[in-house]
Amino acid sequence: MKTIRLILGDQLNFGISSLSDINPNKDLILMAELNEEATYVKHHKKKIAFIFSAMRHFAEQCRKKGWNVCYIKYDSPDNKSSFVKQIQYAISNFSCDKLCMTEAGEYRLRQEFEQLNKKILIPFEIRKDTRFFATEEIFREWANGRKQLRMEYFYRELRREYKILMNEDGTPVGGKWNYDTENRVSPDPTKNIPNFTQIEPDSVTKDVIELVNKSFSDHFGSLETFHYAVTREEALIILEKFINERLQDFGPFQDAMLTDEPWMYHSHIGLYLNIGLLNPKEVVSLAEQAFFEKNLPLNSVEGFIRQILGWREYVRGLYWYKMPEYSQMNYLDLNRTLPEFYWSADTKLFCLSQSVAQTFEHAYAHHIQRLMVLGNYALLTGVSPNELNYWFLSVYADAYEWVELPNVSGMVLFADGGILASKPYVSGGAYIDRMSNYCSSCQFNVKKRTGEDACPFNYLYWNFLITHEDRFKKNPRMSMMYRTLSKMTDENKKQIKKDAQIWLNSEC
Ligand code: FAD
Ligand code: DLZ
Repeated sequence: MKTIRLILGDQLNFGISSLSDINPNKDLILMAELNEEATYVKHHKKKIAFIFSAMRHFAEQCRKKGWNVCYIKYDSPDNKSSFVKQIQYAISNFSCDKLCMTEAGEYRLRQEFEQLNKKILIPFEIRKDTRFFATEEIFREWANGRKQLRMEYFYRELRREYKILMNEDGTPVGGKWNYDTENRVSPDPTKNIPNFTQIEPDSVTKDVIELVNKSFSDHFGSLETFHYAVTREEALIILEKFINERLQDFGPFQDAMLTDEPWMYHSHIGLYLNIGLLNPKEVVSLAEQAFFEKNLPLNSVEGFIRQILGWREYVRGLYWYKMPEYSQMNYLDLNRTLPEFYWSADTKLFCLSQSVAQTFEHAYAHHIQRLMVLGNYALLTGVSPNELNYWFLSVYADAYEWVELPNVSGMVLFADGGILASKPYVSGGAYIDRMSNYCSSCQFNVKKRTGEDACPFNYLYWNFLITHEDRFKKNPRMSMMYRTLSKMTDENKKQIKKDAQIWLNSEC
């Protein structure tokens, strides 16, 4: 039997289930650079270049193994633009008896492949994606019947099951499950941040950059520099350097932001994990090993492992548990359009212009920039879930709907009404000031609550609490905020609402 094995651009791993029983003499690997995938949202140029180059390198590695590969480049006359058409073309041009793939990571594509399965005349086997710690079924079993679906408890289950940072007696190493209280240290501008690990583009990547600049010139983002890994070997170098140089400081400075320092002590591996160049299990295992063998601080190692074993697994489980309804949720009825400066970085707010400019340059911003700067501002100004999801899905090199949507709709916009988060992640300027040095370069005064020169995050924050008082006043985690609000005079509140309205009318 000759089988076509379809490999998607985020399945670049030899352990992928669709390749487990490949017959090198007969089977054909099918990969294609597709317009539909590059434009279903208009992805950042760097993201497209990253994926196309990684796909070309993976195809070459398959060929080196002696496997038959049909690789359709973007400008090939055989390119049919979408998966469905490309598969139909392959079936009619290469005599084959079966189609096999690993399930797609996004709902939209799973639907398309299921529809196709009903139409095509050869057997079509869609296999489970085994690259995660938890299957979708495990999440469903854990979630069913629970009143609350908090990440922390799912994470603890996985820690127990996989015996990660656990003592023999079933207690967590160090005695606590979570060391977050130690992980909110303000940035230290005098401390040396290790250099970002740059991989020089080879001729394959250079060709792709030229192609992307030509074919996707109207997409957001810069391709003037390109230093991402595009093979597993290169991604492993980045991972190793993170473990050796940055992991020790990951915990305390996890939330910290500094002007012109996009990389801080983060790992920059999300994009590799999400396309299969790195495997989450190996990453967690190496981090745990570094704790035991190199004596790295537990708050840093646990904090890092929690991002991958906890958040990453949890959001994927939640996505498949709640789709397709999750993408339609809008608990706070937010309906404003996204401000233009999310595309241009042209804003007087320094924290936002820094975060957008870095996103434009690198297709990267770290978690707190995404959550507490870009996300927080969008929530405080009432940007609709559809608008914000489009932006986050298109601008980051690591963005796929299964991980982007729960973060944006759940964590940032509280659009799911509190399934993911127990309260909205909102803050005024004081939080950004504490965790960054941005405010000292900003024209607004972060210490002022109202007035023309007051930091807009301040009056927008209080305005948010006033606007949604009925919804959140009784939330125990917000009682302190509402106690402070209740001490304000009517005059103060009137001024807050007025300043917020002026800002929303003029700047949003
Ligand atoms: P590090 O900070 O070094 O963390 C290590 C790894 O942990 C990441 O690579 C990632 O795999 C995982 N991780 C950390 N936080 C999360 C999280 N909240 N959800 C899932 N995984 C997490 N992550 C994506 O992979 N794709 C996205 O499209 C995406 N969109 C986001 C949108 C918003 C609004 C927010 C607040 C977060 C989003 N995240 C997303 C999560 C997180 O911001 C990124 O994973 C992280 O910034 C990637 O950089 P890093 O590799 O340096 O991560
Ligand atoms: C993101 C992406 C892009 C930009 N281009 C391609 C492509 O040309 N060919 C391909 O096979 N995959 C691509 N991808 C990744 C897919 O969009 C991804 O497989 C789905 O979003 C499912 O997660």
